[in-house]
Amino acid sequence: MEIDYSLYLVTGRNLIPDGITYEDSLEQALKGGVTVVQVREKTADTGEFLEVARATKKLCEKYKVPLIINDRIDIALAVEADGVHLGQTDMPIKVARKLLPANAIIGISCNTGEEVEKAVSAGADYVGIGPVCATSTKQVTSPLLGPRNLGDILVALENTNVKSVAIGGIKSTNATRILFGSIMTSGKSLDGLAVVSDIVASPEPLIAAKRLKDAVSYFKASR
Ligand code: 3NM
Repeated sequence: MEIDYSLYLVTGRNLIPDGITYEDSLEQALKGGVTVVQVREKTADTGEFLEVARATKKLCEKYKVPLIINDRIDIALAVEADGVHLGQTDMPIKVARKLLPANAIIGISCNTGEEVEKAVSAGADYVGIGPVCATSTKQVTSPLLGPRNLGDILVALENTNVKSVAIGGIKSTNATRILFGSIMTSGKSLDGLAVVSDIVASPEPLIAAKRLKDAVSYFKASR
């Protein structure tokens, strides 16, 4: 499956403003142009995670957008998701590949060029590189990269088919700087931006998603 990584939404149910349901928030984001959805649930129990994953799958099918599950291969299999997103300390990619259907998408979070090189040799389909900017959505201990270091890391993807999204503190106000800034140092471009709070915490997720999508589309059109 050829995936458009332009605007990769990572869910964050705890950040949704009062009065907006999870489904509403997600549907607005999809209408605004989100191209991939990752369900990320760090505190939910298995039953709740499964419920959220099922609800997400319904909307992803409606908008023909791939569904990725964070970390939990069992949940990805149960809801027939398109793939999983792994952290550096989760199940190794090669093991996940054996457990999942042959065409499953596997992505992994990376913070350094070495981690990206390892992900490439382990057979990742995409890497999420971050944190690019400061974020309060996730407790991150790795150094903030900024566009310049991000660009240096992207060099590890040259001559590969592995796709990339940047993550961490990405907003419509800094999206253009991150997209164009990273290409300056490496000549290799990002395939998209991964975002939680700028979309999910917005009272108007459709508009928030559209602003980000427009930034990525402008970047891709001008390359
Ligand atoms: N992963 P926001 S940063 C889920 O650096 C996640 O790997 C990160 O949230 C990484 O868009 C992050 O609200 C949180 O800053 C991103």
